[in-house]
Amino acid sequence: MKSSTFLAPDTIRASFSSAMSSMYRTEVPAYGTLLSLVAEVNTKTLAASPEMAQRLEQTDTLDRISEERHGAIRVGTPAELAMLRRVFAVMGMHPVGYYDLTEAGVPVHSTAFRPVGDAALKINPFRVFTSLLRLDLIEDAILREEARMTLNARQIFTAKAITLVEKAEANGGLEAEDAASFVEEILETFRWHDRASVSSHLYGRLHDAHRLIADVVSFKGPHINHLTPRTLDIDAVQALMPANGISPKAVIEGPPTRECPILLRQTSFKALEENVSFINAEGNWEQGSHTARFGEIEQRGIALTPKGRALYDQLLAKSREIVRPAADGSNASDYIAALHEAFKEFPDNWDTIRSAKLGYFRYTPVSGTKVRSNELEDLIREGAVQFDPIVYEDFLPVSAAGIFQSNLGDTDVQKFAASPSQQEFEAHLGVPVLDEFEHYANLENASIEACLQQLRPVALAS
Ligand code: OOG
Ligand code: NI
Repeated sequence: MKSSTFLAPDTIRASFSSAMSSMYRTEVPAYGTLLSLVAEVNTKTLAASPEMAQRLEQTDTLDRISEERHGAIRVGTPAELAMLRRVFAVMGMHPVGYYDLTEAGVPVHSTAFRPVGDAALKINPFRVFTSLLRLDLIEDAILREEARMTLNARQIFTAKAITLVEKAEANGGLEAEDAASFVEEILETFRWHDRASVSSHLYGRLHDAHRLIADVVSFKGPHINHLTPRTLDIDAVQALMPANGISPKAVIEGPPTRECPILLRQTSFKALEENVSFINAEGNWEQGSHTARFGEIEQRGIALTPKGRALYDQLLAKSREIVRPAADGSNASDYIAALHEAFKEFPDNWDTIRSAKLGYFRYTPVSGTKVRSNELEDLIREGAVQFDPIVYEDFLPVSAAGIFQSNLGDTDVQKFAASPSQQEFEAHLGVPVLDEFEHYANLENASIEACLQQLRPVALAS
């Protein structure tokens, strides 16, 4: 049968992820340094903690750790977003969650394209945080129109990429050869362009409206602006960065260091100022610069329930009320202390996190134990069922905003009218986004069901 020769979307995603990583390593060498540091620290962390290694092995995530990363891009028009949705679908990546960045003074809204479901995540968890520029938030009507026209005149996908997406959709997949050229063609969309498609004058005006607007509008395509490997010890990597010639942000974003990691913690190096050229009135190229690309690392923890997330939000807000982290890092240690203090209210052992229903867990039967009940809590008490935290695979609105801000300079905090635009975003996208809480709850429930199914006959027989 023909369909059996199609490459699995997971396989195409894995090769795309690896192609993106090599391209970015070449484009931004500091990212390569970051990758080696992360690999070194992950190896050490696993060697020092056989228990962690064993749990990761058991939950089948050990192999993926060093392969794991996310990236971020920003597009300019609904049509670009809609096409990206189709591109990512070929690689088994679907929009999860809605992030309204206007709340943080950044004129975009976003989703994360990522694999959904355990099997796909295990093969390759590559995700791409994808933002759509809110042109409607440019106040100056003339500038808004110029931006719109500039964006409408560009085509961010190669003709071959579009043909291959259509082919994949029509046939239900891509064969190996097509899949390989698909990856190559899609890579073109995310490549860096050092020649702007606007004059330096227009660039300046866009930049004055918001530097992110300039970043999205001024170039031929939505260059990948960072890639982020996953580390098992973010504090260790952060500490090693300066000695390796990378200067990290002063504080790690997100929750403080804890025994039981929650959601995610991220840190990055500042975006690089890079040479680009602009075409001037005489039609000649003139030198200028643009700041957009950086490198980031993250440590992932447990996915929180709405209750856990509310507590997280509350405690983060509380620590920021005590000390607002200054962008120059001058009050970093005060902020870290305030964060620790505030988060004392968040339980820091898995049993309590579970019984307080703050996080999602995956339940698995323990083979060889005698089973006397078919109630989950009894089974756990008897040692017949064990539980592991479900890893948070998404992003944080506040964290995302922090990353945007910290990499774009300190002067940029602006107010944009926040409006609930999820429906509009989904209309542009062409599909609704998946609700991440619902998704984690389903994973947890499915694991409970599977345990009970598997243990029930034993319970009855004994
Ligand atoms: C995306 C920022 C979001 C993260 O890790 O929170 C993000 C961007 O700067 O375009 O990647
Ligand atoms: Ni990121």
